[in-house]
Amino acid sequence: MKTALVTGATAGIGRSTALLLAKNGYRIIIAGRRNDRLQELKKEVEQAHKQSVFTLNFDIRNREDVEKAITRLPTEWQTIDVLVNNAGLAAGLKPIQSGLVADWEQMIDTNVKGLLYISQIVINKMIENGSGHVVNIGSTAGVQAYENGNVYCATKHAVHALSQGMRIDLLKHGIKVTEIRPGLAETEFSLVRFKGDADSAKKPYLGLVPLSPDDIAETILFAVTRPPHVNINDLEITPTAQASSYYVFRQ
Ligand code: NDP
Ligand code: 8X3
Repeated sequence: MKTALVTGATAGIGRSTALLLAKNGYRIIIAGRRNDRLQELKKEVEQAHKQSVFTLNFDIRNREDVEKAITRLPTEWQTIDVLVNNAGLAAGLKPIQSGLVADWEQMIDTNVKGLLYISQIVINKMIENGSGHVVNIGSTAGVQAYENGNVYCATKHAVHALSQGMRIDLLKHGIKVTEIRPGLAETEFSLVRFKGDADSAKKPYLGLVPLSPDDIAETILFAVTRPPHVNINDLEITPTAQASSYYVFRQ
């Protein structure tokens, strides 16, 4: 039985992915800061899918905590076959000249540095085991910057570059690397970006049918269930009404 570690499993894409992987026979390790949600999800998965779940409660920006959590996993959870690097956020939507430094740091520390911290530790385990698959959640914002998106877009551009770099460096180790780049998906993403302002959070999804977190989870499941000789490198998925970061058709 394979084991998948999903970061940011307390909401949105990560939660859907954890549920779908469990439904499809994976043992799951779920990570996030909100422990109450991790415990609820653990209960839900154990009841619905009779699947083992291990919870890791840490802030991915804290390298020491990440390292402790992974290195102290019980022996039976030490072999991680799939790492879904999903934890991330946008904080604010402001022109570069008026962005808040605290927002910039939170995005860079979470989306780039946090992803690096956990990846290095888990990848070293995968190299020891001789196999593994890293799935990085990038974004359409990782190939096209948009107005006021500056630093968030920069972090997702970094995820795009890191995915390519990981793929190259891990070739000789037989470890798969996939980047999934979603467009507009309705999760808690916008509520977090607009710091709890529900009206502003609804705006990006008005007049179109956005992606659901399940749409992305299904894409992740597809990528991780390809045969050993097949690697999905880079997959962009948007609502039908969205062609790119700039072209969105709203009714
Ligand atoms: P949600 O806000 O619904 O979920 C974000 C998850 O990230 C939560 O589980 C949250 O857990 C976790 N997270 C955030 N900060 C930290 C932290 N410091 N330490 C640990 N975990 C953290 O958003 P989405 O599901 O939409 O976002 C998931 C990923 O998808 C992100 O990387 C986002 O950039 C990307 N994405 C989203 C798109 C969208 O339109 N929704 C489109 C393209 C990409 P907790 O708060 O409990 O720690
Ligand atoms: C999330 C998609 O367009 O809101 O990465 O930045 S977008």
